[in-house]
Amino acid sequence: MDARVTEIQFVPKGDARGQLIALEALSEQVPFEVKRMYYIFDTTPGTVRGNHAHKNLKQVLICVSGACTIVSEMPDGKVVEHRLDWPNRGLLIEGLVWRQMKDFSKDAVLIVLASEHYDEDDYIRDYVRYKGFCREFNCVTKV
Ligand code: T46
Repeated sequence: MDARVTEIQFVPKGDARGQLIALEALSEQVPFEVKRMYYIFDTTPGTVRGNHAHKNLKQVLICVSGACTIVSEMPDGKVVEHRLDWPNRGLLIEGLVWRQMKDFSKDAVLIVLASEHYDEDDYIRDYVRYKGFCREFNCVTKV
């Protein structure tokens, strides 16, 4: 249940026609088998999504249009913010990270690649329970 948030720079295959980014499962950029993909769009102005952690899920987040900010709280309490504002930037989130997504631009489309099928039992949606989990399992913040 260690936790890590890693910014990933994707290398576009650009030519005179424009840019193309290809992501493959079990690669350096996506170090897991992708079992699910979902996307968030048409977000209500000012909304804050997330406010939960996952017990086992690994995810790569990419804002393929517009921009949004991902706020990650690590088990040691450290908080890091990443502004995803270009399709060649991704964020790999692993382990017990309490996350929020906020400051969505009107045109934001946030795509998420996930390592597991949807499972509500994998969510920790209560912050006090999250802190308890971090203590109980002695979670380590990896850098
Ligand atoms: C995460 C952040 C980045 C499903 O039925 N299947 C799915 O695969 C997902 C992701 C959600 N849902 C349902 C569950 C809720 O009834 O869609 C509804 C909205 O989900 P939620 O409130 O969890 O959405 P966010 O934006 O707060 O969080 C989502 C992911 O759920 C979460 O895993 O890490 O995006």
